Parts: sequence; structure tokens; C-alpha cells
Amino acid sequence: MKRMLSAIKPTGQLTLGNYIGALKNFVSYQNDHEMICFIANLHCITVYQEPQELKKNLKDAVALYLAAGLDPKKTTIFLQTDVLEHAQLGYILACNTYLGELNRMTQFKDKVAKGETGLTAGLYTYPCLMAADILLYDADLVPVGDDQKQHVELTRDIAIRFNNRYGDDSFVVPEPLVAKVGKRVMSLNDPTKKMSKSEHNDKGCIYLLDDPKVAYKKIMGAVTDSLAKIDYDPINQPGIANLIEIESALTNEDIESIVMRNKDKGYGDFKKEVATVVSDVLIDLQSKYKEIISSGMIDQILEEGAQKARKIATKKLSKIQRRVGIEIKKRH
Ligand code: ATP
Ligand code: LTN
Repeated sequence: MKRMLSAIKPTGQLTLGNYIGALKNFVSYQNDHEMICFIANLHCITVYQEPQELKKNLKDAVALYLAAGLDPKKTTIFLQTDVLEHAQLGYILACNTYLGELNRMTQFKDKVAKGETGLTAGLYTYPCLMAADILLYDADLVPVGDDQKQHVELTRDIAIRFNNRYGDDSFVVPEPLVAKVGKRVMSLNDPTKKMSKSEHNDKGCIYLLDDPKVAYKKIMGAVTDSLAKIDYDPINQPGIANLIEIESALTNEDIESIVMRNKDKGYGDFKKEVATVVSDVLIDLQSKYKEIISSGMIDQILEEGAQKARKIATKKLSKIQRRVGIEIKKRH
């Protein structure tokens, strides 16, 4: 069975983009892969977070993982900081990554281009930590949204370089896995931009813990166009294409079939259909979320997950440290 690894960085409330682009896929992959899924809390603090809010978002994210259907019996679920080896390997990999490579990362470049100030060293080197997250577990596959593909490609480059320097079987070279539908859910009020929890754009973004009635209204208010036809044309009709993709991802109905069924409908009626699908998903997810939060099971699930993860991580780090020449006594 192939090993698959992914993570979410809950720097705010998780969004419908996270659900469609990540969570929902993890749940289906767990049946035929050895799945490892963690909460990337070290990645969260690359940008300042209010501590109490961060703590709540981390716990909510675990509860939403479980509510979406991740099963701790099938998937190893844990908090990144509970496995200290991530940060340690992250440092070693930073020493095997070139500045030129980090300078090419579009996520960082975009922030610089936008003139954002106060960018931290942690944010700049974060792809090295992400590479460590993946390589520590010899993951074969890394399911991510479109925006993270470049970071997985850098991880491959780092792994190949390391293997050449220190021995072929140091790391498994992972492959990114980007789902065909829903790989980039767009903002509802600017469908040329990604739906993002860090944009502080409440109208454009549906949060998984939004009141379903509020989510319904957000879909009804989504920006469309004046062409007055339901077609899947992301270039000329990005708003409508986004709604079609959202519905397709949530119902598993083909894009063509959604288009055919709605050909003669007005935008208002089509939006009602999508809004109903979205709010039904939220109602179901939130009722499970509430049960999980009140059950008090989260701490134990995280502890068991961390124990499993540590078994793999300690061995791997020790092997890598020996190869690099920084470990004198064999630890594992
Ligand atoms: P932000 O929402 O702040 O831009 P992010 O997407 O970079 O954050 P995460 O929350 O860690 O960070 O993302 C977790 C996963 O969800 C990643 O695989 C990411 O690609 C995916 N994802 C996030 N937003 C979307 C979106 N709008 N469409 C599809 N996938 C998404
Ligand atoms: N960088 C990712 C979150 C993330 C991740 C990972 C994803 C951290 N470590 C390892 C896949 C594998 C993000 O910002 N969405």
C-alpha cells in the first residue's frame, strides 16, 4: 500500500476550499492508502497569530478532520509539534536548500510583489519545513491543492539532491497529487482569486463553521457575469465555472451533466441549487463537529497519532543524522 501524507495549516477557520481541495479527498484516499494527516501548527506561526484564537482554530481543525470522515483507525492524525523531529529535519534540509530555490517560490514572491511588510524568516524558509514534513515519513504521494504543488516539487528536488549527496535510499522522492475537480475553489466575490481564509474577505469565503443560512446567502451573492448562460468556461465565466465546480466536487456529479441540467435556468435558480448543496454539506459536517467537540476524544486521538508518527520519525531522523555525519552514537 502506498503511503500518503498531507497537512492543513489552520491559520483561521477552515474553508470550503480546504474541504473540497483537501479534506474531502483525504477521506476517500484513506481506504486504499496508508494515510498520515497532521495539523501543521508550526507553519501557522510563520505569520503572527493571536495565541488564544490559534489554539481554538487548531482544535476546531482536528474536530473538522474527524467530522469530515477521517478515521483515526485508518489515518494517523497528530499535531506537528508533538513530533519534534519535524523541526530538526527541517533545519537539516534548510542546509540543503539554495536561496535561489526559495526565491522562486511563488507564494513568497507574490507577498513580496504585493509589498507586504514584516515577512518573517520562518515564512521564507517554510518550504524546507514542509519538505521535512513529507520526507520524514517517506511519503509516496502528497495530495494538495494547486497552490501547494510547487512546494512538493521543491521537496522532490531537495530529496534527489540529498540522495545524491548522502546515499540513494535516504529519502523516498514523493509525487504531488492534485485532484481534477476542485483543485482551486475561487473566491465568491472575486472568482479570479483563490478562496482563502487569510484574505479576510468574509463575503468571498465560506467557512465550514459558518451558519448554513449565511453560507446560503454567500452563494446567492456570488459574483457572476452578464452573459446570462450556464456554461463551464473558467476564462470568460469564472464565477459560474466556480459554482459548477463547487457543486460537482460536493455531489460527484460530472461538470457536463450539471451544465446540461441547468442549461435553461437563470443564474438565480442555479445559485439556489448550489446554495442548497453547500448548506446541506455544512449542516451535516457541523452536527458531527459538535458531537466530537463535546465527546472530549480529541486529546486521546492526537496522543495516539503522535505515538505512531514518532515511531517512524525518530528512526528516520537518526538515519539521516548519521548520514550527514552529525550523530556520533547510534540512537535508533
Ligand atoms: P489560505 O487559505 O490561508 O490561503 P492555504 O490554502 O495555503 O491557506 P491550508 O489551509 O494549509 O493553507 O491548505 C490546506 C490544503 O487546502 C492545501 O492542500 C491547499 O492547497 C488546499 N486549499 C486551500 N484553499 C483551497 C482552495 N480555495 N481551493 C482548493 N484547495 C484549497
Ligand atoms: N504548506 C501547506 C500545509 C502543509 C503541508 C505539509 C501539506 C504543511 N506541511 C506537508 C502537505 C504536506 C499549506 O500551506 N497549505
